[in-house]
Amino acid sequence: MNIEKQLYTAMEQEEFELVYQPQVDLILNKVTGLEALLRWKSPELGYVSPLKFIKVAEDSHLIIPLGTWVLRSACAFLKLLHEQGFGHLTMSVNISMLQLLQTDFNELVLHTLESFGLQPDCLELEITETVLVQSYDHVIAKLNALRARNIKIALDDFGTGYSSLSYLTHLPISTLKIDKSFMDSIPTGTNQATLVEQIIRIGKRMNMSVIAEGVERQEQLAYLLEQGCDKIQGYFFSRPLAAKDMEQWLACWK
Ligand code: G
Ligand code: G
Ligand code: NA
Repeated sequence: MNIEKQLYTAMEQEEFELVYQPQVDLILNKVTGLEALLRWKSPELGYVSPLKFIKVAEDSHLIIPLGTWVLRSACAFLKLLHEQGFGHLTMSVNISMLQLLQTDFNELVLHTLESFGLQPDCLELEITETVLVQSYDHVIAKLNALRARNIKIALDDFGTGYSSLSYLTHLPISTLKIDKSFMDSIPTGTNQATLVEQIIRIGKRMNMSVIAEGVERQEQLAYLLEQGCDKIQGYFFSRPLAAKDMEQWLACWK
């Protein structure tokens, strides 16, 4: 069976799972949100990283039903956490370009929130710049409409690839996520570290929340805090955890 067929079977057999990684506000010293990350547990292939199958899922358009499942599952877990007393938590969900290009994407998002009785501002959609390469105006209109309804938009993997600073003025971005590839340079005073400092400054000046991804060490955390970075996501606080483990982790954290 090729991987495309295997992915369809995986959907039917419910072999997909979400894991969650906390996002910590350093000033408030609180967990403010979680990012939902997709995992495929294949009986034949074992654990398969989304890096391996997202592209295939996009090419075969399986990402549409799969993305809908991700959104619903992440919202269901958020609702559960709100009911357990973690009412302040937000949920970040990765959205593929193909999902965003669906005519009914905005309705799907709003309807999903409504069906769980969740406020729009507790959902953040993570997009990458690849989203912006195609149908630029069309996509911006959609993102603006979502933002107008109070849904947050995060620009993921910022600082890599082709992301241009001018995107920031044209898009309704609420959060900038500094790519984890920058973390190796911290705090060595290299050009990469200088870029991180400037990204933080630009984000703040534009009233965005700035979050650093892939933070593993205390010294990175201290440096980011000193530079005014709001939020941290990374192994330093926790690896992505299965829902049950995340519930326990949250209960233990402060
Ligand atoms: O968690 P991990 O490092 O394995 O994720 C690898 C990549 O897969 C990340 O870049 C992440 O953005 C992407 N990814 C994870 N979950 C999803 C998802 O639900 N949908 C989409 N489109 N991408 C995801
Ligand atoms: O592209 P995106 O930012 O969505 O991907 C996040 C990915 O980074 C996930 O696959 C997650 O498992 C991984 N990740 C999260 N925290 C860390 C970390 O501290 N170090 C490293 N190397 N990877 C991390
Ligand atoms: Na992401």
